[in-house]
Amino acid sequence: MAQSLLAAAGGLLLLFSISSAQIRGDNLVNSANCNPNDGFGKYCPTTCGVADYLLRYIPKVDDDIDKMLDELENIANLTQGAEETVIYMKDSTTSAQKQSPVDPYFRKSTGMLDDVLRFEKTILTQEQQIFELQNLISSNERRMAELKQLSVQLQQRCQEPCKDSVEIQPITGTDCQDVANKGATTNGLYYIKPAQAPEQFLVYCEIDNFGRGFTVIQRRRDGSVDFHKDWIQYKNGFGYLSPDDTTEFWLGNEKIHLLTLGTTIPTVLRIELVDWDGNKKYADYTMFRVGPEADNYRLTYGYYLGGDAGDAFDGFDFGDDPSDKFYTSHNGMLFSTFDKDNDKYDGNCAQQDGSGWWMNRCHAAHLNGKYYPGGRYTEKDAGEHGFDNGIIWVTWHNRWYSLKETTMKLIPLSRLTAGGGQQTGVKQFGGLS
Ligand SMILES: [Ca+2]
Repeated sequence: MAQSLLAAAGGLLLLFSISSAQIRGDNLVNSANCNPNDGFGKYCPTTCGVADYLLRYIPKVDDDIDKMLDELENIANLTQGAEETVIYMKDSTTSAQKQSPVDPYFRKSTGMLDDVLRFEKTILTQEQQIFELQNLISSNERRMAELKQLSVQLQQRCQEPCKDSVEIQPITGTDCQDVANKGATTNGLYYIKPAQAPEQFLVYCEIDNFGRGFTVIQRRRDGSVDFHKDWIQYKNGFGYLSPDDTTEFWLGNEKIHLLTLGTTIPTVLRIELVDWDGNKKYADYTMFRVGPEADNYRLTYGYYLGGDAGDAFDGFDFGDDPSDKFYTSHNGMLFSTFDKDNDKYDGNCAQQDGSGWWMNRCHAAHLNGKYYPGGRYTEKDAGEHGFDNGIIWVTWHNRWYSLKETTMKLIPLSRLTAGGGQQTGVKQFGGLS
């Protein structure tokens, strides 16, 4: 039907073309001026051309019109049929609605409709589930991509040779002098194992140009480490060792004991101090020893070897009482912490002064004291007890002046004078002997 309709449309177009030509042409009556060569389509159509065309094509046009009429009749018939069908369908629906639900076809169609609705519902639910699953897959894919990236980064890092963030020197020995004797020339962290030590431990070694190796046992620099610690912490050590000597620490009473135990060559304790004006002073004590824990890490030394900081370990006469010097000397004192009072005082020196130290009653030297930026402090600054609890070396600065930096380090006596550097000399014989 579509093809015949197109054909009919083509015929109509043809008719319109002709009618259009007619309007534009001259008077049809004036046919005498016809030029037989004045063909339609070649020039703008003249009356003659149109007449000629009509004469020539009328039979064909007639034929086309007949065909179109046939087509129109056909279409009209079809429309009629369609209308009838629509009416029939409407009637059927109405009658079906009117019919009782018992009608088997109605029931069947209703059942089918229900099924269709149910299926639709199921499809919608499943679509929702599919949508959710797709979201889950996308998020999982994203996470997998992230993990892949992470794994690539880790692989790259793993391809690089592992390096400890802290550089530890390879040479080992019984102490830092032994390490230096074996060729170590740089300051830094070394593992050492004194003769009696059950296992090696890490220390900071200060090795100078003369091949002297100092084993550092205490360092104060900036107050970054709190020295108010208990017995166990002082026993094991605390703070931080650093390869560039920038951190504060207490090496530990047990290690200090092992470093000074049973050596045939006397060990020198060198104390180096810096005040808040940048002045540096030192004090040396030879035959320095720290006893075992059973003896509460007792401090002993043979004598004050020298130094420009003075002999604060020997006690100090503060002018309060004639017994001041006696009760503030340190040689032979036991180590005390706030939780282990081994001092010569009715109260608890370590608790009052917030430190661990070889307390007497209480001290003239106090290098594990509280850190006071700027140095000068008062009874009020000292807190509830109000005692002198700063970093004190009273033969240099008075007890209300807290030092800026301290170092306590060990070296065999035989090596102390091996090079230049600070002058040492026996200025005073003191102590227990
Ligand atoms: Ca006491």
